[in-house]
Amino acid sequence: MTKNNVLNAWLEELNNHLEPEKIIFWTGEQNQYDDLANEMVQSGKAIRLNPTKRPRSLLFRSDPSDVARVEKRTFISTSDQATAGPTNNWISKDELMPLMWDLYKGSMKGRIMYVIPFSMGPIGLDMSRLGVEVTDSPYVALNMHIMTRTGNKVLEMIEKGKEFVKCLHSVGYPLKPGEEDLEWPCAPIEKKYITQFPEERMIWSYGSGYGGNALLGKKCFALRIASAIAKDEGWLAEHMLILKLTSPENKVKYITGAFPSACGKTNLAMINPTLENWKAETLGDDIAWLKIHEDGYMYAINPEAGFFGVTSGTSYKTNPTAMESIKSDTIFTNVALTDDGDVWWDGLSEAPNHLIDWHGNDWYKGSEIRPDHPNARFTAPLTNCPSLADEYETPVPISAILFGGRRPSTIPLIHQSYSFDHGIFIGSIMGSEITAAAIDENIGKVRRDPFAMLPFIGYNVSDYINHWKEIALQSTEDKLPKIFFVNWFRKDNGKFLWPGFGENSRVLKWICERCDNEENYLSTPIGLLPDIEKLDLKNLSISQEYLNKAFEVNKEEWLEEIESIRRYYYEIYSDNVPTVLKEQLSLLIQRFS
Ligand code: GTP
Ligand code: SPV
Ligand code: MN
Repeated sequence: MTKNNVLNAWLEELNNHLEPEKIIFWTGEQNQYDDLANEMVQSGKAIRLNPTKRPRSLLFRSDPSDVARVEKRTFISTSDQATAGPTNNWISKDELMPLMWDLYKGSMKGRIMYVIPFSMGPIGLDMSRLGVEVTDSPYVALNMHIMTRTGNKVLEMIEKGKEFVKCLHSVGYPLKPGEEDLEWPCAPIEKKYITQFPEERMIWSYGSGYGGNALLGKKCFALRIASAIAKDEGWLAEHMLILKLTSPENKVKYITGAFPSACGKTNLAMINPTLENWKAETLGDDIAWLKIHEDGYMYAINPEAGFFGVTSGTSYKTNPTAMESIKSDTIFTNVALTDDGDVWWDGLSEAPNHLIDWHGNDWYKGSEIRPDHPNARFTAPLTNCPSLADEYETPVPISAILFGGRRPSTIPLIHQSYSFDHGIFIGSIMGSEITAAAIDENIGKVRRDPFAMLPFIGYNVSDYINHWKEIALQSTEDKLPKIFFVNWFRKDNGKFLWPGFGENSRVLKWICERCDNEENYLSTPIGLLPDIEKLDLKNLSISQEYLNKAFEVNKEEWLEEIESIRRYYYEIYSDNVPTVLKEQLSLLIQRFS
């Protein structure tokens, strides 16, 4: 066993209770990955893609019931419900721990228990944190190998006494002797539990093998548990991309952006600027850990080592950098398979005549059903990314924070907050509008997703807002990042007003100028907007009408928005709206009157 007694005792307990057939330690060596990948292919659980088209890459197809995070089955479990707050599913840990422990009884029968020591953040960095994921899913082991820094080096640090987060995962499908395994074993929905125990700094996940439910370093640790740790220690764990921008004059700016799931983080993190001589480089596409250093500036690291990105809509036209990043050494989940052993998804290119869909069935062009799942994903190492910044393993000082969501109306393409506090307000009201695309009586209403963290705050949302305020008090306005609200998704008659993607560089340029305090803005009641005259729109084909609509601040719409915010605040906070939000809302109302 290992030289850490806490780890040994835990593994022994798990071995006795979960009853795996054997235990394998993840060493982090490439040949261990390659051997396991081969085993998966031989046992029919994965498909090896055509090596001339997509070297060293695999396709997995999940069970149709196990295709995304399940927020209904995700819990923050503590002794007191108040610590979880109004936005989290809560079950008392006195109730949930024994219940889940019963589920785990014998749950790894007939399976291998992988023990995966991992580091969130570069190994040895001050800001990094360690974990050990114990899992019976080889798919999880392969993905964790890409998404985190794994293996012996981390184990050595744990053996020297460094703290680690205990992460337990089982697909919840034990095998009887001689029983043949399923292609994607998992448990039915009502038996799935994705549970964070922030007081114990511990994660127990049962019944799902997919993404954020199962790769426990990601949402469970790097957001839910880390946000709880960060609150105690005075830093932030956020659902943010990290991007480096270099201007033609060689001025460098680092920015982060928080957008809800499937709202454009990976795309912005890999942006190909259409503006001449602007350079964009990638540091992270999903999670950032932020901390104010002694110099008063806020620094960020990406705790992850890979991309777990949405395939849908990804193409050489929309995101060539992502396409280059997934050329080899990539795991695909729930995409379609082409006749020549490559992958296909909606938005990649014109559909071929024949495919094998994500259920493993024949699919012919013209079919009504989609051959790929809308949440199909790629898993690729950061180091595959041609735009990866050299300094991706060191903390970088952040000049700007962007908040955004899908808002077909009301919110202009870009505006800047009047202050950091006003920025906290903007973070608190962000969200996406429920559109006619879904049958929902709430059409037109906004689903608020504060800081894009609604499913990921590991504690009470009021305390989270107050924590942002406390972070602000660690520094001064001149050194804190400037805060912006972007909306690439404003529409007119169902059509996007703004072309988005690489053209977003025009907005980024304005943001950089604002960080240097250039006088290129107009003051409005909601914040600072670009002076359209001074925006760089060279070679952009957009009508004046669309442009005006993209930037419009419509008083009627905003008065409705204010009412909606008020109702939302009351729903969430009742009579205890955090002071900073109360103040900022009344300032907004004043500016409109
Ligand atoms: P998660 O990985 O789920 O957290 O998602 P994400 O925030 O990284 O979103 P991603 O970049 O994968 O984009 C999701 C969808 O938004 C894709 O279908 C993109 O094509 C689309 N999208 C991204 N950027 C833009 C944009 O600037 N304009 C428009 N219209 N669509 C965009
Ligand atoms: C998200 O949903 O925000 C993701 C995918 O990044 S998952 O890792 O499954 O949470
Ligand atoms: Mn995400």
